[in-house]
Amino acid sequence: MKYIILGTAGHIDHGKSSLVKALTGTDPDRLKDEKERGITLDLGFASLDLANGNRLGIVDVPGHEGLIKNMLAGVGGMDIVMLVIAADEGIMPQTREHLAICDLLQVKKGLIALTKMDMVDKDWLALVTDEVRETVKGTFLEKSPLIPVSSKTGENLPLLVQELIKLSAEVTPKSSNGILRLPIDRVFTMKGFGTVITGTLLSGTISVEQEVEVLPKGIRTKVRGLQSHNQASPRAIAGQRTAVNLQAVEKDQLSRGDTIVGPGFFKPTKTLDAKLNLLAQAPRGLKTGSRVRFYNSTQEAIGRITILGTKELAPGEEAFVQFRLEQPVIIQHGDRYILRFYSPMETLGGGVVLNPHTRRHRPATMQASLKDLGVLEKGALPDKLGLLVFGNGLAGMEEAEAIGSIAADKQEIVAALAAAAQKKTIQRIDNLYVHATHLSALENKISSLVKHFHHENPLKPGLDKEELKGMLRMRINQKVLNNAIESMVKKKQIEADGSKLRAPGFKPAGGKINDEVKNRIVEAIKKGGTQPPVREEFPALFSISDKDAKDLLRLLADEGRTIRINDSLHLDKDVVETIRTDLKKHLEEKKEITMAEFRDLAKTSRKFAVPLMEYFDSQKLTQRIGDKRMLRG
Ligand SMILES: Nc1nc2c(ncn2[C@@H]2O[C@H](COP(=O)(O)OP(=O)(O)OP(=O)(O)O)[C@@H](O)[C@H]2O)c(=O)[nH]1
Ligand SMILES: [Mg+2]
Repeated sequence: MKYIILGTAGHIDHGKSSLVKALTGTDPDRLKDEKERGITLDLGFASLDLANGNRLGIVDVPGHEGLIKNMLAGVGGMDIVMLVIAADEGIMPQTREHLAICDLLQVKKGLIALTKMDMVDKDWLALVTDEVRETVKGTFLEKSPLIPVSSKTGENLPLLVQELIKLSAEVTPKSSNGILRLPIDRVFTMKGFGTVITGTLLSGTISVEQEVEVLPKGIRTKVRGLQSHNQASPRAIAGQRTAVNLQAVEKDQLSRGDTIVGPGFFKPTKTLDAKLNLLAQAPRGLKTGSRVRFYNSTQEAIGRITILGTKELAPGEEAFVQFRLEQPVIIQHGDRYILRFYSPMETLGGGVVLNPHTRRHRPATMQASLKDLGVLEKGALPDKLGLLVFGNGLAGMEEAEAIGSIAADKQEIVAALAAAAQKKTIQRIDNLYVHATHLSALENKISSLVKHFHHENPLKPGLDKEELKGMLRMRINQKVLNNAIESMVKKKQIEADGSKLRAPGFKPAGGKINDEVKNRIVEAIKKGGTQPPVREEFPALFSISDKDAKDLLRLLADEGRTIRINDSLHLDKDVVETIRTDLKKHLEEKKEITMAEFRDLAKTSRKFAVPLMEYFDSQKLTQRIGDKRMLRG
């Protein structure tokens, strides 16, 4: 059995709801106001089982020109559109507008019902038929069946159903292999159940007990119960009209426009790139900066448009555009959308979303951006994914995010990622995908930063990884950085010693002159015994800079040739050992030592005695009790 969504479209009062009722027995006008006023205000629903086993979920839309917003909320999931035209009135403004909307959304199939045939004679019917055929030329309905019917007398209804059976057989149903995506069109409370939402399951499946996320609000919850086509069911699949009872969510927390999704795949977005086609019949063109309304499935967002590569677009023209929206939307590459002017609310056009998470395109690189958008529009899936991964830079893209960014089956996306990795366009690092261009730029950058560091700090052993990360000044995933370093080490482009990176073969303070200075310093410290020259004296003693004195002393301590007591004081190894032995002996005999006693024992000055004593504290030989030291227990 295929689950297919059939929707109505057409001008007000042309008989859409009457036809749904005549076909299904269900009056889609469910609101009190609708019944009293005889017009449809909001979406209505019914279902019809066809003789070939396929089940139609029916969405009935309002025809009123002021209610296009509600019509748009219903049209998103339609597989087949039934354009309803009253035979007595013929083509009217919303006949054209609804037709244009369905055409822009690329609804797969359709048919035309010429209703109220009981009200006109044969000649009139023939004229109206001609007019309709003329109007649908060049649209998705050009070759569709056209059936005159009467909901009043029932004439030709069986014929209409026959056509629906044929169309349903031709429709490729929505894919249950995608990720769960269920745009909410209604929210209500049911006694004994709590909050229930309804919507058309656009892709994937949903099951009782399943964890779900409501976006963009970011509510995590669980499915308590499910109904599809008014029957309780443990699971619903793509293409079904679905009612979901959600756990622990209040009715007021949810509204039309929210989307129920599988957790972890979608990130709400406010900036997106798209292809836009302005309708030839659009009442105005668009300029960059215009305020517009963006519609996709049940979502509406207000925002501004930037027309890329040009500043203005006239009716009938097309371009790549960027939307900056004021409200976040849940959207994928490949989603169709409708665009209306902010005020007055006129339908201007629509198109397809190309990059759901984009950034501002700079004029200097506009040609490259336009070329990329061309690939996102018409390229092969691995190339499209390559571009989306590229956009994430060195932060990388997780597989789940890649799956969530494109409206295609999961397996297809996973296979395309593998294909792009095979071609080495992108690289997989743990659970992340990163574009190869960014990785090679990163390696070049690391190389030059390390070289520059050596140049500036010839006495330091190398550039610390943490310091390098800071110098890169970009959003970078730690795994990506580690991977780049590892790969460079493997290729012998750099050497790593602990956390320090250096150019291959680099030795700090190598070279004859430095070695000589180092030896002289070691010598001077040794000769100084317990009262050696301190760092501050080195520049004058050895004709070196302050910084070199610091770096050289660090280096000598690292090499184990001297012992670093503090920034200023460095001692010979043997000297420290002698003091340590004497101190230990003293403490074992006398249990304690004062600072003055220690100064005499170490044969040094008060100035050095304090840091030296603290050094032994830090070495955990001694501990301070009051103003004395004891052995540490
Ligand atoms: N004689 C006749 N009247 C019809 C037929 N179909 C609908 N009507 C009448 O036309 C009026 C409008 O019908 P609806 O079905 O409410 O029209 P609609 O297209 O749903 O209108 P909106 O939803 O408000 O856009 C009602 O009074 C119906 O009784 C038909 O086949 N023959
Ligand atoms: Mg109606």
